[in-house]
Amino acid sequence: MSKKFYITTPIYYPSARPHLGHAYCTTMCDIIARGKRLRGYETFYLTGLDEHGEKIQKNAEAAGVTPQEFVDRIAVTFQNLWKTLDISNDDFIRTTQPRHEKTVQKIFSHMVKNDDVYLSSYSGWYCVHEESYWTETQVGEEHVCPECCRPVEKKEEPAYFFRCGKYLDRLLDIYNSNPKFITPEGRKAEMVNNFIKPGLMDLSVSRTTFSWGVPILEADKHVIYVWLDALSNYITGLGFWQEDDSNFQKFWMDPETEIVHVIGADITRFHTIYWPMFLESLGLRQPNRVFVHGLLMMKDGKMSKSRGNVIYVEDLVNRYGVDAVRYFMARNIIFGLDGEFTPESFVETINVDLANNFGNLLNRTISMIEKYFGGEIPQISGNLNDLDKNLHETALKTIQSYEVYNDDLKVTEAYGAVMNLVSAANKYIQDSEPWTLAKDETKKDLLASCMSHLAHVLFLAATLLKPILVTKSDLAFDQLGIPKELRTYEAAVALNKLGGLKVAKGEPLFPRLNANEEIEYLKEVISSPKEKAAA
Ligand code: ME8
Repeated sequence: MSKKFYITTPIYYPSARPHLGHAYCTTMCDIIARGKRLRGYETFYLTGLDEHGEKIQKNAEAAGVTPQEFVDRIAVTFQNLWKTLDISNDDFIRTTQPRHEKTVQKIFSHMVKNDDVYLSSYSGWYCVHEESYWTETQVGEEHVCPECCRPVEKKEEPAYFFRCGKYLDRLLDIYNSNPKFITPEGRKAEMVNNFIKPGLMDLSVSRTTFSWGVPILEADKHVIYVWLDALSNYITGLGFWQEDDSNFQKFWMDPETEIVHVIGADITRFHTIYWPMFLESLGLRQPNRVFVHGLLMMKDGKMSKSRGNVIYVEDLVNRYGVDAVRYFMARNIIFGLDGEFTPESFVETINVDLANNFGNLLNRTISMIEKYFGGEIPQISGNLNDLDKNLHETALKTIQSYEVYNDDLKVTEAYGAVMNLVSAANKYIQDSEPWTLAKDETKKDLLASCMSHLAHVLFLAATLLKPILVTKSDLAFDQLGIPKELRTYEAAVALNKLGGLKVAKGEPLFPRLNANEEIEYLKEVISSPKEKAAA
């Protein structure tokens, strides 16, 4: 039986056109999902939109359209963006879909029957933007939201509450029995110290002050609180309590399936405190991990429309191609930490890693195989010298680290290991001096071994990089003359399959950029985006 893997992004609010920050999380999950599929895991990748709530209702009113028209329009911009970035999600859940709404109503009814929720009334400081209530202490004297610093409003309304106390011990058990449940680890201490130790209050799970939400069947005028509605997407998207629940059985109920939620730090509390409790109430298993990624920042802080420092993915992809953009996200922002987009670092990454290192290795190797062997990759000969053996050893170690890092969601490190192998192969060319070996007929075997080693390392590197380089890896395979049926992980890690294949030189994979020109271009699109959104 194949190993199974389920990965999710947060479902985003379709309140405005998505920017590079939203694209970051979706792209990282895509790279992880593609990496697992490459290695033979049966994988389900879910993303989508969180379409209810007061913020959406207010934005729609301001735009003079119904909330449904409003979200329909923005949903198209998200879906187009995922196509632009070649995102391989298996489904796209929208919380206004009947499959989701009907199931969320059943979930709520179950909680009522199970005495996990009760009707009472709520008063507190409410932030419309974060869709969250805060206490007097949390909003401070300025009465601003501790998360987004916007002004909060005092509100009182009848509401259902979820009995958090009932599941608190179980939550602590989950934390203790699975040290990787919240990663990176520092995030767990934050949750315990900031929210659990001060005393966890019951969570209000319904609203009556606006209507754009899933109606509660048990009480008039109540809609389900947007977070209970939203979090449920992770199971409704798999068919939970629906007619066809085969994906739910396979990707949630099977204890062998590894389940990973990837989120930004801003929503850790909801995913690591309330979501596990909701799952306990439903009698369902827990995810294996909630992985908290960092923010993609600009030089002057968090990317935001009001600061005028937003960069849109379309402007980058149209000019540099999808692979370069995906590569920048994976390698320049350590997955799990905050990172910065600067025009300088973007251009440098493409030039140093992709053009000079990977692209150049391919170019040099194909040219030499053409020059010395009439374009045919020589068979590996038995005659290995120390340089060959070292490169082979490095390739084997790279495969090992790639698997370990990927399994531990260390995406930046996994692909760093591959780029180190590529650097080692470039150095191997310098040290082996194939141009000198070619001058001596008695060294023909060594020259053949050198070309064969380079071709195999390139095959391996292009294969391991494929989850990021969704278009260029195939171009590298084309140049190496690798037939489609051989483009598999198993063939690449075997490191001995290419003898006799015919290479064919093509265009450079990543032409070197003129740094000054491109930095100017990027500065300009940050202040005035070129690609206008459809919505
Ligand atoms: O919170 N850098 O939706 P949201 C990196 N609907 N990631 C960023 C980012 C940035 N600058 N800006 C946004 C919601 N993100 C809820 C979630 S889940 C059941 C409901 C990413 O549209 C990051 O992953 O505000 C963050 O957690 C998410 O977008 C928030 O998206």
